[in-house]
Amino acid sequence: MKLYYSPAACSLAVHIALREIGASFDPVAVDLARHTTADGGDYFAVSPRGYVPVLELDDGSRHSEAAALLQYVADLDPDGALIGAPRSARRVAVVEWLTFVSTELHKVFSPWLWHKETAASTQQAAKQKLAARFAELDALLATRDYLAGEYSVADAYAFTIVRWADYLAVPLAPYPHLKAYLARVAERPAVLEAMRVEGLLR
Ligand SMILES: N[C@@H](CCC(=O)N[C@@H](CS)C(=O)NCC(=O)O)C(=O)O
Repeated sequence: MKLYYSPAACSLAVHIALREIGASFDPVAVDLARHTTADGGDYFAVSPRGYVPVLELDDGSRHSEAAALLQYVADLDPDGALIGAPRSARRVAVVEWLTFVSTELHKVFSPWLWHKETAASTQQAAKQKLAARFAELDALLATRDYLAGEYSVADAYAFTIVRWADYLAVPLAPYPHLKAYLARVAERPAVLEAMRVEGLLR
């Protein structure tokens, strides 16, 4: 497999999941400003939307959408520990949180906050929505260590997206349980290794 990623982008979640299950894969860095791969190739030839993550399987097929890729990777592990068995309550909880992160966090940060040309009023509305979602997560994480009880691919995704708050000056100080959760996830060996490879460790 090949993972097309850009450092600290949403692709970090899939990168973490691949390392969590001990998958064999080649990480391929993408320059998202130029939409080129490290060898200068046109990234739009890989991903017509120009987005990371893209996972290329050993049969040559390419797939996108972080939430879908996270489910796929979690299912590669025979134990399915990062997602739960089909039709189980754990499974629906993990998919529920993946969808929440995708639609309520990821796509509120991006594009509204990453793109500097976004109007100030739109940025403010995005920050207000994130504040409400962070408060909800903070209350939940006061009662449990991970979103779906045990650690799952939803946590790899939430960790990846919520940590953007640091880059975008969205304050996390009002959410101590959410901050402690980020620190907890950050200690995992797979997370540390993915971050090291992406050049994110200071
Ligand atoms: N719907 C896609 C969105 C992926 C996405 O927004 N990727 C961003 C990085 S986090 C990207 O590649 N942006 C490049 C661009 O906008 O040109 C998913 O959930 O995977």
